Amino acid sequence: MPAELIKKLQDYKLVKQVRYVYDNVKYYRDLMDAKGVKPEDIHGTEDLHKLPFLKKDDLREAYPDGLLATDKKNCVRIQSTSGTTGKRVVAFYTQNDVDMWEDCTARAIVAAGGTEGDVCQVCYGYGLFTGGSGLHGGSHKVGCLTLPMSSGNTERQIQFMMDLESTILCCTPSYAAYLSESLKERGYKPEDNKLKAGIFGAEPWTEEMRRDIEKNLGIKAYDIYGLTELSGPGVAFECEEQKGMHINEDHFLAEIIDPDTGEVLPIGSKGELVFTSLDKEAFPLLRYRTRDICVLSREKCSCGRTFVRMTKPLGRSDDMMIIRGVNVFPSQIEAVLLNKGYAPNYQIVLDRVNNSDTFDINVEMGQEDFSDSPKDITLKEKALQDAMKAMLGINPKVHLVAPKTIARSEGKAVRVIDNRKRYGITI
Ligand code: DLL
Repeated sequence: MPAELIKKLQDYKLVKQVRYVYDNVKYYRDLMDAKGVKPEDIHGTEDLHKLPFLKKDDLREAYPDGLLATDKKNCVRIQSTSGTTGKRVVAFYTQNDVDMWEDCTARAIVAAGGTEGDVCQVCYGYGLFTGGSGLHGGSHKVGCLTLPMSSGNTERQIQFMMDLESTILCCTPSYAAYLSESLKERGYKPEDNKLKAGIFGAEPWTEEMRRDIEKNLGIKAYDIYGLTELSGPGVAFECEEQKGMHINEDHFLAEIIDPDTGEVLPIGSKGELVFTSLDKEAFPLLRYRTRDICVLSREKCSCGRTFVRMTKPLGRSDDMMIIRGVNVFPSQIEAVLLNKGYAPNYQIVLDRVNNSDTFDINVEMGQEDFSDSPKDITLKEKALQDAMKAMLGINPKVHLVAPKTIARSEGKAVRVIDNRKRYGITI
């Protein structure tokens, strides 16, 4: 579709979506009223800047269904992701929302060369995480033979990949790297598998990692971006050019803002990505701040698609970390420590070994927890580790350290030491 027509479509849909949200979501209506904006002030995309922003904090405040725009009986699904504290983000979907989402992931699969002749192995996690069901739905829409593997169980992944001759692999880039190493260890060469493409996202990865995975699996590796709040994977996807991800602009309107001032920045500037949904029914979001820092480009793409492109997220404007594909906030770790009676004196150490994230948390014991018995300490570490696993969904290694051994900084405590930066991983 020519860019002018996309703009017209967006203008039309935006006016409708704003009216719909205003009429159906009290939380956002209050925000608009406080800013003195009415739906009739919005005539098209040029009026977008008049609308208030929505942040992750608003989602927490409205938890679990304060932003729901339709009766729950019209919804068919929820998905969920980490929130900044104990409360997770819960996104609702009507059947139309699921259809729209799956259209988006189907586009990503087609852009990676997928057709009904393909065998699509989905090893993103299924369940509350959007990766599994998102790519699964898209794979059905394209007509691929879909292998709903979910994550883990590498032995079985490899067996099905070989026996059922998978041609498209969908998982996090770090799992793709791990799978490629596991194949190598078992004596497989890249030409032994039938894979042709991989659709990898949900976490940051570098160009070097892409080349490695491509070489070791004998495939072309495509990036895919998305977030639960907006639907899940497929908000943006790479085409064969592999030069940024096309945003599905008929469903999601993108802006780049200065994260400090909220000012809208011109195309080509680096800033925070903000999205407005254009036709969602259950969980529409207007001007939602993703906290992902990136750059948009309207440069013509040789693939023929006219959708705007975004770079990979280049960083975050908050303190969210992505560890083994899972979003983690320091505040969640703090909440567990306080709940278990520890002071919030801790340090998170992240690194990457064999393309896999390592996640250690050093926690200071209080004088009263201090014990000479290694067994006591191991038991306490294990209890804390279990509580962290329950909160975060991934397993850190917890190390209890002696009182007053974590360096106090003069100003803001250095909570996170992210050694993955050495490898170009910036989130
Ligand atoms: O990660 C959805 C997804 C699943 C995307 C599978 C791609 C593939 P959330 O758990 O809500 O949703 O996390 C969203 O993950 O704001 C980014 O910070 C990060 N993220 C997502 N895709 C990429 C990517 C899913 N391709 C948050 N590169 C987003 C870097 C990504 N970061």
